[in-house]
Amino acid sequence: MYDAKPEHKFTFGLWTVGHVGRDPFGEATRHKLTAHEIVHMLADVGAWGVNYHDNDLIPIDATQGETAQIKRDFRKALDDTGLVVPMATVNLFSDPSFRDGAFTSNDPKVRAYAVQKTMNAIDLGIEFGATTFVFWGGREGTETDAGKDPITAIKRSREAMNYLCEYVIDQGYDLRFALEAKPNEPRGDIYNATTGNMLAFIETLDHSDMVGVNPEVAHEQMAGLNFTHHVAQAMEADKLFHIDLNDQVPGRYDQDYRFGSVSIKSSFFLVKLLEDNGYDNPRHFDAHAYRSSNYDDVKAFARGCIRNYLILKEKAAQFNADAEIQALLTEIDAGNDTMGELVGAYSAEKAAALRAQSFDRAALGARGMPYERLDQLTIELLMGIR
Ligand code: GCO
Ligand code: MN
Ligand code: MN
Repeated sequence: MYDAKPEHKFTFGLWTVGHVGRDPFGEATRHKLTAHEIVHMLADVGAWGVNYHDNDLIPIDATQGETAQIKRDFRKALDDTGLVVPMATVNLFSDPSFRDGAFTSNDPKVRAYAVQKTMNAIDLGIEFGATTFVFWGGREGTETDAGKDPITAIKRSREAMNYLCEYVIDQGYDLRFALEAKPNEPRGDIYNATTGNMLAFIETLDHSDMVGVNPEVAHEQMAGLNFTHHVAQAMEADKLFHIDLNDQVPGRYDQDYRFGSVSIKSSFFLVKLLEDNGYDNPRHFDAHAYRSSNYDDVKAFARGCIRNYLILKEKAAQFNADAEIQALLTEIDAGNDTMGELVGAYSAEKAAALRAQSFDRAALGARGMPYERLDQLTIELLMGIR
């Protein structure tokens, strides 16, 4: 029960189960695993794939010889386990050169270096089979708006994305970009703070067709927003290329908790949205275990992410098959297709007919809406008594 299958496309980043527990107040609590060890751990817990930042795999200062050896080891681990690499990304946030951003830095040399580093990271992703490349602009922001112009920042971001799209096309790579929004942390404020901002930004790009989003649960929840609504907007626009699953108490620091471990109800609606609408891109867990965990517990964390997703998927199927719940939904939806002659696609005739229509406001205001009953049934289903 609740075992991962390849069709679930569960993935983890090297940086997730490989997280050593370092935080702003304390040093590492776990030793660093090699990429080879992480791949084997992920295979043990049933993951389908593994993702990486360029420098998770190859340290930023690795020699050519070291790089070649790391790639050989990594390739062997993939071959031995059958894990795939569906997504790769670039670290444009750790090195001090990026302390004021990468594509939006005020320093033109930093901007150029960021584009160069990304081209190399794209090549490294392609080498292991990635078909999605994620951009998370963690340092693309400010602590004070006195020093950076936010309009210039948008233009610089666009210029970089257009350049990199052209690079991918020029190389003939089969690769799509997925942009990941976050409101703050590590910067005081990060540009394009929500998935909605990203969706609007994408439409202004030269090759918007090859660019979508990679929303993350924690990033919308940190800001107190409804993540499921943001994901729905991306899905409706055919832009949900990838998703970062984890959990988060609203209003806190970036907690990256095990998926489904905090917000059971909203995680349920998220999984239901994805499953009901045939989401078929990777289900990536961008989370890490508690700092107190040892590596046995890290494995328990990874298994927990997968199990919680699959349990919620089962609950979504149960919701869809529950006669009482479905009867309430039918009642709520009743009459939904009866106004087509007045509204829907506009025509002058419809507008005239609509103007002539009279509405019984009292009846509209009095119609039953059994949302309390429906929600209680949902809660009881989630609490396991239905
Ligand atoms: C974070 C982000 C990152 C990105 C990763 C992929 O809050 O640190 O979620 O984990 O997802 O850099 O680009
Ligand atoms: Mn995050
Ligand atoms: Mn993320």
